[in-house]
Amino acid sequence: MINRVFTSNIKNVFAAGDLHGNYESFSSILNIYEKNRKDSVLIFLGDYADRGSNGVEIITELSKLIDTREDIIALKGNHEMYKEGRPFFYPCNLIYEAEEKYGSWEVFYQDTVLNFLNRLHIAAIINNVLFVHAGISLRIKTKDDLVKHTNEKYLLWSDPSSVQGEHLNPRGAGVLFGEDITAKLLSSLDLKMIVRSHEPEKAANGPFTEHKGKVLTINSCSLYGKPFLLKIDTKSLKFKPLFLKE
Ligand SMILES: [Mn+2]
Repeated sequence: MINRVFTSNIKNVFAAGDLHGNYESFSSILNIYEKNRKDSVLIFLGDYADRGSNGVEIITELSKLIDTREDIIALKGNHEMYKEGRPFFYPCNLIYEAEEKYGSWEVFYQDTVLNFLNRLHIAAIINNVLFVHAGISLRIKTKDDLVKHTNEKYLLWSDPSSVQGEHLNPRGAGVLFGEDITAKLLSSLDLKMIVRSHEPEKAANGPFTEHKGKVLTINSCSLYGKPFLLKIDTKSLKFKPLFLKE
């Protein structure tokens, strides 16, 4: 299986951050998007299950949407890292949730999760913006580097830091990357901004910018504060949060 990067020239993008089993947010995001979807794309940034109680429903419904709609895409998060049904992250509540609702993790994995995982993109490049679940690293220098399996862990686990350069990430996976690394990669890809999630707590009250406005963190899960859907013009870089109903 090869990692894929979604590309488009559509200007208006709606981006949703970590959901972590929060069905109310998922449903509210779809409602808002359906009302505003003309000439737009909706991108989910990953981490669909675990923590909240409706990962099964979100994955089942989102899987159907990305199978049937060209304007809705889903990126892979670190909570979508499985090999033969075994998770490479913690906690994985989805297994217990599926046992409870389906009677079997193996059946749910084979029937639904596997197809969902195969349909995910590793990143999206739309006009001036790179969309990715977590972050970047020094090892990623070109568009081809984005799809290399050896680089997946950086895209799915890394966090931006106020310290220049690249350092160990206390998560034990991915790296901490400084503004110099952000600037270098954006310039080599001819892009202007990175939109990511992975640290929704940073965006508890709205979009959180760092690295001189070049990295934007978003939150769409009520567990981490006021959830919102980000509306962004990927050409002018103008953005605004559309806060979800409580
Ligand atoms: Mn994450």
